[in-house]
Amino acid sequence: MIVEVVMGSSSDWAAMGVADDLLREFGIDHHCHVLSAHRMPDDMFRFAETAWDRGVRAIIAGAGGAAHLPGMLAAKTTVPVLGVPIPSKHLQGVDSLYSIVQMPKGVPVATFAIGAAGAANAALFAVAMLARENPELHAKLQAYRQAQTEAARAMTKDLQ
Ligand code: RP5
Repeated sequence: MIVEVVMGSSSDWAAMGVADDLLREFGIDHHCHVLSAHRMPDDMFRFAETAWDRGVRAIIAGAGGAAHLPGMLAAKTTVPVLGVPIPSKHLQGVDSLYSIVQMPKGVPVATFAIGAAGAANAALFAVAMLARENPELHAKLQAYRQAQTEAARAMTKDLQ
């Protein structure tokens, strides 16, 4: 898989499924699975330790609450980790956001918005990372952006 999409629980899928949809739309070879940092620590380490040699180019990791999955993955691999904070029951994902974004200097995790918007942008960011070496993918990304521009221009007529 060129992109791995992992999440701490199946309850994260409501947000993370959006990343899956977008990667599918762009034809990116990817795989989605549950990989919990605190419930499957050995699996998580194995996954991270082998990621580079398996040719993985980006890991999109969603987690909620004390969201240590993205940071722990980043600690065990030099493959770029894109972290998605999942909305949590009591703190609405602000806890997840702070947990992921506040990585101490030296081991970065690229951190996106809370929830589905973050999952979408993480997928689009992975596409952009891959597009430099893939002109066809780059053309698709440009077309995707252009469609948004046209949709925004058309919004004026809906006012009032
Ligand atoms: C985290 O705990 C997961 O990423 C999820 O967001 C949160 C709650 O998990 P469940 O109790 O729904 O399985 O590890």
